[in-house]
Amino acid sequence: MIPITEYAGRDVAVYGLGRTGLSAAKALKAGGARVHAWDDNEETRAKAEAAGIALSDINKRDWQTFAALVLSPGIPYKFPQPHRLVRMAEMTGVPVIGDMELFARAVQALPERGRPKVVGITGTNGKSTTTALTGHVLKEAGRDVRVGGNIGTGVLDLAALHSNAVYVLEMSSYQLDLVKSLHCNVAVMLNLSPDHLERHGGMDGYQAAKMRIFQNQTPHDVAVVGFDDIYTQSIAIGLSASGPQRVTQISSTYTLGKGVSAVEGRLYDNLNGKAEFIGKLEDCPALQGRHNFQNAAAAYATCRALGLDPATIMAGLKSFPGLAHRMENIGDIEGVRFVNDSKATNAQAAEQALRSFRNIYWIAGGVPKAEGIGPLAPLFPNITKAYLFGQAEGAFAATLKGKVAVQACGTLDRAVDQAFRDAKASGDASPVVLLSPACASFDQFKDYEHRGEVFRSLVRAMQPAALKESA
Ligand code: UMA
Repeated sequence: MIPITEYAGRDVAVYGLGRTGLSAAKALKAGGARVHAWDDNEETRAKAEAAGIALSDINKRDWQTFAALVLSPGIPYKFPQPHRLVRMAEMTGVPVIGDMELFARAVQALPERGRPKVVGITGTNGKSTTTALTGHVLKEAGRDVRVGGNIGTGVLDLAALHSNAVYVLEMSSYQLDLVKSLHCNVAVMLNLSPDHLERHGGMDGYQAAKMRIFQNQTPHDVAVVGFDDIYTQSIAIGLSASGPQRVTQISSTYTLGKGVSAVEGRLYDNLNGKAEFIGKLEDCPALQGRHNFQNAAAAYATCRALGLDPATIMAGLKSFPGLAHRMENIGDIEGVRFVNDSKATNAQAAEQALRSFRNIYWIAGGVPKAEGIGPLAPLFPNITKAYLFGQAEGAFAATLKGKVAVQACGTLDRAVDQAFRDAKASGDASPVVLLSPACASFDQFKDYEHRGEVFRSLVRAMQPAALKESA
């Protein structure tokens, strides 16, 4: 845990007691603050109490006494409208911050030479893989590395600050919206496309939140920026023209005159304007597909910025085991393969899995994103049948009408059951039951991880004796 001493002896409200709130409450308490912790969910409150956090109904407190409100990222900050308690904080002049801000301030409070290195990783897609991959490469190289943030472990739950440590942190737009003091020694922006627009009041707000990853960088720092979409291209050019930091461009589409390229999986280091071939990503089993080439290029550029040599990085890329919920091979039952891609919360993320297989029995649905699944139309021929569930059922069925056979299933368990029956009976060569929802999970699940875990359990419970689990 990283104790937060900034608020010692003062009252701090912590709202939301999921992973973020719970770790923030513990860290603040350990640092001597008087914590007023609250969650609207009774079960979550009970868990927090069991974890030693005293509850205090902040709806009924005098807000003038609070030095800060620590808000969980899932609670609306500005859009669609500020949560009632955010408005209350603003009316009483109480600063609203998140756990990343508490972390950033704790780092800044250390003398400069005692500070750990901070790597922030964001983007619309691929940030969890890149975070895990970067952490893996650094660990294999013998570095003291701590991996957390949006990837699952609240940043304040990570091991205490140490000058030799490297914190590799996945940062969502929700988390970045709540930081001011963040200073990343290496800040990575992989790619950008419209996502979470309702939470940021549109694309400009979403991009502005993401751009906070670069704030406070200095000429000693590095920005690693994708060059594969129009949004990040203009960010890369803008930062190169007027940002204080050094900019490393990365691409899986273009061979760059300067930067790191991984076109068709051939990794080139051209950081100094002299291209050096590093290796073939086809030798890295968990890094297949163009999206993973981008992730690998970003991890490579980040690790180079932290002083690792090319051969050490390539060895780490090769031994990366991959990420749960991201094209995760669960196993086979009677020749039907099951793949868990629950992390695909939008069409662009789902595209990668739909491109990778044929004879797909596609399970999709949840809370749809603004773009729906229209952009996936070129990949519909890979889908034998779609099994829809959740709020997106009607809209997705309308898009697929006349192109792909559809079954409305309502819930994930019915979808899995039906998809398996059909795939088994199909006689197709290597049929794949693929959960790649192209939706947020919040209508039926706590988050995408919960959705993926339920899918995994459903598959494992179906015919346990017949399941050949993937190594
Ligand atoms: N709550 C209230 N009142 C409300 C709304 C919510 O009390 O009006 C409470 C809920 O009962 C719940 C808590 O607030 O107990 C929810 O907190 P949260 O949604 O912020 O979830 P955490 O458990 O703190 O997890 C968060 C991230 N979740 C979100 O951003 C939605 C996790 O990312 C992250 O791993 C974790 O912090 C640690 O940093 C998940 C995610 O889905 C994986 N992220 C989104 C994404 O990747 O697309 C952004």
